[in-house]
Amino acid sequence: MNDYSYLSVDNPYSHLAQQFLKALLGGQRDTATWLILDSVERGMTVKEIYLNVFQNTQREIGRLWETNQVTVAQEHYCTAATQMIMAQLYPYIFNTTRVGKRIVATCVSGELHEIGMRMVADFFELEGWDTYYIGSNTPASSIVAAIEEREADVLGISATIHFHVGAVKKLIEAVHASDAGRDVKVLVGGYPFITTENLWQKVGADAFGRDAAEAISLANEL
Ligand code: B12
Repeated sequence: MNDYSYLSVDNPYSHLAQQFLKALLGGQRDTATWLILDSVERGMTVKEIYLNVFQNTQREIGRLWETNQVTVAQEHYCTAATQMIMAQLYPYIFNTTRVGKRIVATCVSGELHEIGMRMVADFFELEGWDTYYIGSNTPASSIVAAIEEREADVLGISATIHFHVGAVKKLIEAVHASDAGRDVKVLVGGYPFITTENLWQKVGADAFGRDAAEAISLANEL
């Protein structure tokens, strides 16, 4: 497995990530679950697992899929198992001291890639924010309603597919045109914003985070 591009970097967690991916590609989600829960028991933090194991293995699965080395079924299996294992880490996530700030976290309409936004939301939860994670493919009107109901300070929007960037811009316009969303700070992230410099400014966002760790420091500054 040493030739895996996302997992062969000089990272102290590469071995764990390789074992995790090997278990999932072998159809052994029980082994994959044990690897993660055992690492947490040994002191690895949820943030370390998210960024060094789950994020890297998901990106590696994407590379393998793109190069015809895994099937769509294998990708779906790995993604579903990773989400199942993330849920098992929630006792460690939902027990931090509250800081009195609220974020609504969503994917833009049409967007099905939801793990990135979920990770970001979980990082906020770990930092004591009250999070309202909506997930994939949410229409703008529902997002505006959620901002009002949750009295959100920040709205996080995720887009992975370039084609969805226009919908991000429209969503931000709709949010700022609403009574509840006029003063909400908007944080965006995802593949198009990583690969195209200053795209976040063009869609009218207040900030862009490259990953979940950067998202936290930015939101605290907003
Ligand atoms: C799993 C997966 C899917 C699943 C998603 C299921 C789910 N429940 O999420 C399914 C099967 C649905 C899917 C579908 C498609 N996919 Co897909 N998919 C992936 C894969 C393998 C993993 C995605 C993932 O979980 N990444 C891990 C997360 C943690 O990383 P992340 O999203 O980048 O998030 C981090 C940062 O970006 C940032 N961030 C993200 N959002 C936000 C938001 C805010 C506010 C902030 C601050 C930060 C932030 O922080 C996150 C955490 O650190 C990727 C490979 C890859 N490189 O990511 C391809 C990939 C994204 N998919 C791709 C493609 C092409 C597609 C399809 C078009 C395929 C098709 N022909 O149907 C469809 C499009 C569906 C749609 N309408 O959205 C391409 C996209 C290329 C591009 N951008 O142009 C990729 C890169 C695969 C590849 N190598 O080609 N996919």
